[in-house]
Amino acid sequence: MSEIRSGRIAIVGRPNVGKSTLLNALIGEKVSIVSRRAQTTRHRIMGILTAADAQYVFVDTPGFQTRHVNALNQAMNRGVRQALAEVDVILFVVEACRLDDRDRAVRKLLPEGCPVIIVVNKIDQIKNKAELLPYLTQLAGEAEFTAIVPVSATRRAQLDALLGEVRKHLPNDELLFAEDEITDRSEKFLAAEYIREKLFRLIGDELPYGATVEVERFVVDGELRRISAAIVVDRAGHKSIVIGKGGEVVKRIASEARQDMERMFGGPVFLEVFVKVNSGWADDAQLLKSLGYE
Ligand SMILES: Nc1nc2c(ncn2[C@@H]2O[C@H](COP(=O)(O)OP(=O)(O)OP(=O)(O)O)[C@@H](O)[C@H]2O)c(=O)[nH]1
Ligand SMILES: [Mg+2]
Repeated sequence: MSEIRSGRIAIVGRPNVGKSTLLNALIGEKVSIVSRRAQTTRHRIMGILTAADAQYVFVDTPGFQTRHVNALNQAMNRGVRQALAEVDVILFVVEACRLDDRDRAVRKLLPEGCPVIIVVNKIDQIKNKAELLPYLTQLAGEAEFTAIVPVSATRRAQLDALLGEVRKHLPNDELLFAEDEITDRSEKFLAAEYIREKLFRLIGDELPYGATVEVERFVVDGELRRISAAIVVDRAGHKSIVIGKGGEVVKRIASEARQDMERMFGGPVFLEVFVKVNSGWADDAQLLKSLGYE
């Protein structure tokens, strides 16, 4: 067996390029939520993969925001910058055959002296593979990079090649975390995130700015976890969308989120979900802090 190596790896990029999908595919568990909507990830989330010869400590980050400025977005961007300052390797994720000013804004954040691997994700969407070559050449011309690795996170294609490239740059020779640890986040945090994922997936298009989730009660009762959570929306009109006719939308959110929780926590979950209105939460620095945004 070759010697063990370990290190921290940031996953950064503009919104919606597939950073969280990539993290989950690498780890093999849902530690970070995924949706079609940009701005799904709001916190830094660690996902740990311990293989025979390496321990990879990945840090998923929110998509870097260049458009709207509010307290939430500023907190998210701070999270990206902090992650970049604390890691040994950077995965700069872009979408195959697309490169715009939002990608370039991320590139400008990359610190000097830290290896940067460009991950070209979603290659499954490129029908004509010949298009990929000029794109890779264009990327290589944009800046100095350690390596460029095309992958498909959803098809789990080329992930071993990516891990092999990352391993070369891991600096430590001992484990940073216990072998069975997969994330730094609590079950309570994951519970809130799974609910938010279903909300984004089921009605993300109808909630213009978004919504957040607060777990109000998390009790472990033998094998059973009893969880009560509130979905917090900005406006009364959004509350009725989340509830749906006869409560069908919120019921579906709760039922799908519960299934994710049971899979992740390895036991039964009793879940209650409420909806409440708290206008302006995304602009309220104090409230953001109480909801866990740094
Ligand atoms: N076709 C295809 N779609 C992908 C791939 N990876 C991710 N996606 C899709 O891209 C969308 C965004 O994925 P996320 O993982 O949430 O993207 P993200 O970069 O974490 O987004 P933010 O957290 O909002 O910045 C989802 O609909 C994914 O299913 C891929 O390899 N191929
Ligand atoms: Mg994400």
